[in-house]
Amino acid sequence: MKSFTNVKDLGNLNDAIKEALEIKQNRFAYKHIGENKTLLMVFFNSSLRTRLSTQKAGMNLGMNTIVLDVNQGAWKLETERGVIMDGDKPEHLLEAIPVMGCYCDVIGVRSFAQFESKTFDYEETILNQFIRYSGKPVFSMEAATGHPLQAFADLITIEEHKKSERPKVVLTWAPHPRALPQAVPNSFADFMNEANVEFVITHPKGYELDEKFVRGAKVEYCQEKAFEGADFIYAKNWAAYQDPNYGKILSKDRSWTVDSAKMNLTNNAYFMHCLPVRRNMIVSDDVIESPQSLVIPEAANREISAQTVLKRLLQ
Ligand code: AN0
Ligand code: CP
Repeated sequence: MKSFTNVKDLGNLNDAIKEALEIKQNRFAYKHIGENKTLLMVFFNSSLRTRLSTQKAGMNLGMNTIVLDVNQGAWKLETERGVIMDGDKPEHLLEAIPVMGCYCDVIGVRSFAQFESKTFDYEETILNQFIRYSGKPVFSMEAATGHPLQAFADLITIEEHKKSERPKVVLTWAPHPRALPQAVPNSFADFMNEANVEFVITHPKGYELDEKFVRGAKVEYCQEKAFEGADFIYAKNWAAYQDPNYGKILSKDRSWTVDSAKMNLTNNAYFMHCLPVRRNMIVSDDVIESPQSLVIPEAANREISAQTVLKRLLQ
């Protein structure tokens, strides 16, 4: 594997899940393959889980890690080519990236959608520049349009908890006070469309995601109807994708918050969220604290998805 940005990079998904579950059973079995190798994690945005779980995954493989928080101590980086650099950014990404590549063997990049230009975001301009100019294997730690390490961890979690061969999995939009990227729902859809699940997406009108990720999955605009018979409820907020509202908040309707009344419509479903989550906006206290809540196992599986990907990038 040369880079990891979407589900296709994993090849056969059942094999990838099997490999991940094996790694989980014995996470130090490959502690020599990363010896004398350096993992560089570059963050343009904040993180708790990705930072800790990916570093831990690298350590399990014997790697050394360097973390760069671009906005805390590094030079401010210009990202667009052709700009006359007479503003507040002393360095261009086009020099910074090959320099970063000199000091490491694998690079993880976190760079959220900026919601200034849909083209800039959806062309994955920043991530693709790392892939093109670093000379090293690159993986997404949530880029503008995807968060594949999260979706892979979520799929592993579903595999571990499913009670039927082909469970019903519902991705539901939920309200949030600030505009959030579509990366998490995009990647979740990307993975669910390849997994052996009945996949349904529910959101208010206007929140339709990019068809590249939805790929004809069922969209049900009535949340209650979508929840009927569900085995897994995956909640997430995202800002609008469709023009002319790209990056805008169209609704903060708290009737979409996941609460126990809605969970009672399901087949005793598990509740999932990638975290960080705003309680009583996305999900009620009682649902996230219930025995059906998988938010902590999902976060724990981030170590496993990252280790599987790092192992493959090293091999
Ligand atoms: C980010 C998002 O929604 O994409 C990161 C989630 C893993 N969330 C926030 O910025 C709150
Ligand atoms: N789920 C996730 O990626 O969390 P962080 O933003 O804290 O890394």
